[in-house]
Amino acid sequence: MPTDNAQSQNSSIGCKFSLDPVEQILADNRVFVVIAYGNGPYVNPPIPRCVESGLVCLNQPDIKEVWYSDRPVEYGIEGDYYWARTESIILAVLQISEVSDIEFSQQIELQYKNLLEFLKSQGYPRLARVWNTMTDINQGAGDLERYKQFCKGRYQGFERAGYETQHFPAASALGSRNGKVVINAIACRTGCTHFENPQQLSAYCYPREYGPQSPSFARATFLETTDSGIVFLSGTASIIGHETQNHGDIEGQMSVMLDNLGKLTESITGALKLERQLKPDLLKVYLRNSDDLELVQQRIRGHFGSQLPVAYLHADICRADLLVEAEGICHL
Ligand code: 3EB
Repeated sequence: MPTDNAQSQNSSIGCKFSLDPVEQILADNRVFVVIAYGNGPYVNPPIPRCVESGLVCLNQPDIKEVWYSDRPVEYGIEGDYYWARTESIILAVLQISEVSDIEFSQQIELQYKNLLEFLKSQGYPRLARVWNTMTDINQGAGDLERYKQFCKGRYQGFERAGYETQHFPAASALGSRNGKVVINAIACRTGCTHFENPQQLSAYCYPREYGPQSPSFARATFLETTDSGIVFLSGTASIIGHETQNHGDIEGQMSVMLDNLGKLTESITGALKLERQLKPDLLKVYLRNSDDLELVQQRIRGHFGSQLPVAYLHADICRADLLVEAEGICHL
């Protein structure tokens, strides 16, 4: 809805799945970016505004994730970043190959610090949503596990950039198999609102047993826009308090994960005083074992109905004892 003070409001951002060819999707100048699953020939040669997620989609191999606005986006490449932006929102993609002679946590620290400085210099200092994928996420013992090293580097990158805990964004961290570290971020000029799950300990308060530095993310983030807003639900799994529930039991993990999504959306509904219970309009479900697809699909359909668009992606999950995790987008 146009208003006279449109300049002071955020343009919109939304997400949908599409089976159309990449070129056709990108013919629309309001598309920030297309994220292609699988190992398509998408980036060689590079197509501006198209990136590979590094994850394989189990239910619809050719599906693409499309991020769009209600107005034309500008886009470009600067250093290691692909970026696309409107006047109020930026989406940045960073794809890097690791180097062997620098500790993983130090590489992540530098990447996070640089990313935050890049976003700030562009005029978009506040993160709304971050997706992280890396290879061999569960490799390494104890504190040396790569996910724990990632958490250490991410935290130190936030700290060095002067970014405060209260502004930690919604996030996901998954294990991919394309040999790269990919960090995709959505950031805004004026700020967004972050939420926690009443039955989970905030991840940034996890105790020492989970690694030298607790994970830096919020359970959900609300970004207000001209067409009212979007809620990003972080990767949500079978964790109560800080403890994994139902080790090795996919059915049990599904129950706790669905309950966590319900508790989270219920508390956001209350906090934002929404008239209707917040529900995801799109889900991405990550499965450690592709054999669990049928069971997980049945539980998701049973819970949310068969109309909800869902991509089931094959990925390692950051805690080695988690079998499944889901993240959502809610358009208000
Ligand atoms: C958890 O709740 C499960 O490190 O960015 C979910 C979402 C998880 C994001 C992250 C980790 C992250 O702790 C794992």
